[in-house]
Amino acid sequence: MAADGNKRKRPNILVTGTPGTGKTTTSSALAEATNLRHINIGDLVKEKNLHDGWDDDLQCHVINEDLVCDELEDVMEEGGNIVDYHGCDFFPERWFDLVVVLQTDNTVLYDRLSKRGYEGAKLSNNMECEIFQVLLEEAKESYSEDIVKALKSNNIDDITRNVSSLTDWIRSWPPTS
Ligand code: DAT
Repeated sequence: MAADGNKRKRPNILVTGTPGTGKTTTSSALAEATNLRHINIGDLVKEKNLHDGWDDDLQCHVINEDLVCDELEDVMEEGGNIVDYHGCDFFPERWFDLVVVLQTDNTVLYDRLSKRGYEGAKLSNNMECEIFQVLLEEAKESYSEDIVKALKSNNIDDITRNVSSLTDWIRSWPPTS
C-alpha cells in the first residue's frame, strides 16, 4: 500500500493501459458504482489547457506533466479518485493505493482502435505498446508491485467482473491489516 494510504478516508485508484483497453468505460462504471470521482486526464488536459501544443506526428496534445500534477495535488490528497490515463510514470507514487493495468488481446484491440479511426503509425504504435506490455512494465517500475493489478478487458463480461471486484475492494477500504 502507498505510504499515505492509511490517511485517506477513500482510496485513489489509477486505471491505466494502452488506448482502447477500456479505461474510460471501466472508470466511469466504477465511479458510478462507488461515488468516487472519475478523472480522465486526457479530457482534463484539454479543458484546462495543461499541454504544450499539438503533436502532429502522434496526433495528440503534448501533455505538460508538471501542470497536470499541480492541478490534481489537492484533490488527490483528499482521496476518492479514479484516475484514467494511458501513462503512469509521472504521477507521484504516494497518490495511489491501487494501480489497475487493463489488457486486451491483440485482435480485439486492433478492431477497437481501427473503429476509433486509428491508422498508420498511430495504430501500429499502440498495438506494439500492448504487445510488449509497456504499461504493465511502467506500472511495476513506478509503483510497489503489490499494488499493481493486471486485469483482462476483452469483453463486456470482463468489464462487469472488473467493476464488481474493484467495487468490493473500494468498499472494504481502509484495509484492516
Ligand atoms: P480507453 O479509455 O482505454 O481508450 P475506452 O473505454 O474508451 O478505452 O474503450 C474503447 C472502445 O472499446 C469503446 O468503444 C468501448 C469499447 N470497449 C472497451 N473495453 C471493452 C470491453 N472490455 N468489452 C467490450 N468493449 C469494450
